[in-house]
Amino acid sequence: MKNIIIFGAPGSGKGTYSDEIVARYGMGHISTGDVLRGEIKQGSELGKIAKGYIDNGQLIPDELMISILAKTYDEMPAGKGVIFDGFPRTIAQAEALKQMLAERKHDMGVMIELIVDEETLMARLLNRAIEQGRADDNEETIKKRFAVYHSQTEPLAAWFEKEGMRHTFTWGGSKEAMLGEIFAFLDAENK
Ligand code: B4P
Repeated sequence: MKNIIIFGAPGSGKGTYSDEIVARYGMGHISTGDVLRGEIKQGSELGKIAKGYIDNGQLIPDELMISILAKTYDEMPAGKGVIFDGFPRTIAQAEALKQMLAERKHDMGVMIELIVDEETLMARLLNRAIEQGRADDNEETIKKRFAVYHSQTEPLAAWFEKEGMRHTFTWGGSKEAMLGEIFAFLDAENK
């Protein structure tokens, strides 16, 4: 299975669709958000640093994030492909990922971009706040996360376009329909 980078705004379904992709293709899964929340739960030094940024809707500094990613990647089972969920989020992270994979003679694979309107995103995240109580899912922090997404992460779409890796999927109101399109694309890619 090729590596997959799943990309989109907060609430676009990165985590949700990653779980479905992992269930179908049996590949490795790295969610940088989950890694950071795990560190916060354990009360580690990294978790203490990360909490300040996450609760404020900001990104964790690139250098720290890149070293966590490399360590997590090297712990994944070899040869199955990995889905990168929530990484990269800046151009510096994308360049670092490209270099890290090249050093290991691994391919970057394909990028899947989830395009969802902001009203739907806000409704999903406020709903998750009720269901899961995540500290960063409140209206004020969500607005900051959208702003950070537009200024630091969205420009990466053009970077992936240049690499010839970008494939977009637009929300039309049905999770199953979008998932069907993603599976059809991945089946064809991995023939
Ligand atoms: P993440 O954990 O990646 O949070 P997220 O952007 O909100 O995406 P997530 O995967 O959780 O949600 P999803 O879209 O699946 O990051 C959290 C924070 O960690 C960041 O703000 C940042 O501070 C830090 N961080 C993480 N990675 C970093 C990096 N690389 N560099 C720097 N900092 C980093 O779904 C959200 C909700 O929508 C869910 O409740 C889901 O059930 C619902 N949903 C999804 N798809 C749906 C659908 N089709 N229909 C209905 N509901 C749907």
